[in-house]
Amino acid sequence: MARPKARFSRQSRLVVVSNRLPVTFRRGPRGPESYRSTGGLVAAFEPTLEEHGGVWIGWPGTEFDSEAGFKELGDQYAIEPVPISRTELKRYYHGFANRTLWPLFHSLPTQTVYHLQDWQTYCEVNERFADVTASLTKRGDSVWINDYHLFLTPSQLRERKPDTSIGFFLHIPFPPYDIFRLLPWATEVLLGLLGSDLIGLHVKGYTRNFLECARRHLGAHVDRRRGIVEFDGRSTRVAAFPLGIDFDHFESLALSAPSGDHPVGEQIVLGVDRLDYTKGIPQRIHAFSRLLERYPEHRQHVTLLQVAVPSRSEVAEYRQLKREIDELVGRVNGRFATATWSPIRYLYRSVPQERLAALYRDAHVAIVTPLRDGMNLVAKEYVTCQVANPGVLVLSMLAGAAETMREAILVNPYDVEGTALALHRALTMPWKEREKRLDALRARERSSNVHVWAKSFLDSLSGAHELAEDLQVAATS
Ligand code: ADQ
Repeated sequence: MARPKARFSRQSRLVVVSNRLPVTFRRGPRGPESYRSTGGLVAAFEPTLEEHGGVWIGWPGTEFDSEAGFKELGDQYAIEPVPISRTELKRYYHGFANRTLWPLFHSLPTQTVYHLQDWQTYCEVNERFADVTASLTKRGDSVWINDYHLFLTPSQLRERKPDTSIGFFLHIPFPPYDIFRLLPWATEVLLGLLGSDLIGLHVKGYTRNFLECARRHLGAHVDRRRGIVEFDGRSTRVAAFPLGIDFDHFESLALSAPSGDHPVGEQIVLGVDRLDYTKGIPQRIHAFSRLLERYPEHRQHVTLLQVAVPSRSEVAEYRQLKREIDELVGRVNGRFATATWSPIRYLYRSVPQERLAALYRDAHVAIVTPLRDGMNLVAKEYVTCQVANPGVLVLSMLAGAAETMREAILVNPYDVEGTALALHRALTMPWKEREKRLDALRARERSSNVHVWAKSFLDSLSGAHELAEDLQVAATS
């Protein structure tokens, strides 16, 4: 008889493991100070942690090296810091995670560096995460490990706690085999991940890549239809769980946030990104410049508002990108600006969420054109905040979000001419068509929100854990 579909049990506690904790600690004038993060992951995990109890394990932020003041922070659930020294941070985080795995997994192999020492420190830090997690995990708990900083932790934890239910979610793309196999430690990464009962990726394309890598690189037995990898007597389920956002939260911010101060009649094309070379900011500026060149009717009327939040400035490639963007903005403004209009307004800073919601709401077009992106939440936040005059989303076909957000205008971000044309189409699109596309986009984001995502991952994890246990019992009996 078919077993009923497993559900995340009421008795299970949740153990969330991620590189960063949902709070950052800094040394203030009166001792350690803490700041709560408001990111997507906090919205995803907090409701479950508060309902079921549990613990969030992670690194508390660069400048904090003492444990004082941690324990009282978790109100409904505990917070457990994993200490990382300055040298380790340099090798594990800025080095292996952000200069090896990040560019390679975004299919940018020429930007990728491979250093043995970085890899060794990455292994040691992953081991520490596994130790801390094992010491806090009780029987019946579900452990949810996040992202490319912790590829080895699932199997390291499995060695310490063989019966634990372990899920892993990757927030960036999983690359095709021909890219993945460039990594000198490709085998170790696959073996690390296969310690999980369930591996979640954003979209189906990445699950196909993972299954292909497991089959070709390890020789694992792969059932593509069911998304199951069998290797070394264990089974792991691999499936797509497209991440959503906290729709109600963003919508209500957009409904209540005060208006900005744009000149009347000005059309805004909005870009919002971390300053990262995967986000395609220079290519986008070239496309905007081409728009003004080819369709001069937009001059004086359309402004590109680019908001870039500083990111990873310890890494040389990011500092170089900052200089490149500064120069490009200067060049385009120098070429097209008049006494009363500048074509590009560029803000290099983080913006509070309420202000961000107003920017999204008031923009006529959002330009979201990464060269590669796991999902991209900015595209989702934009359509959610469109509560007044319907705007148009111009979206890179190389973002995971493009797999579901089909009513956007999809572009190849490397195609400057094509992106300029798409911008022109977006700026001149009739109201009825904008409304129709936006209604469909918003309806999907409303129903596939972050809470649905978390529940569906945890329910699947229960099922995958049962399946893995059944297989092991069968193999040993
Ligand atoms: P990111 O690469 O950070 O995330 P993204 O999904 O776009 O990319 O999320 C960025 C977040 O930062 C958004 O919530 C946005 O509101 C916020 N943000 C951006 N610029 C900001 C600014 N100037 N001020 C304030 N906030 C700003 C990684 C992967 C993505 C994947 C997510 C989640 O690279 O592909 O979608 O994780 O899995």
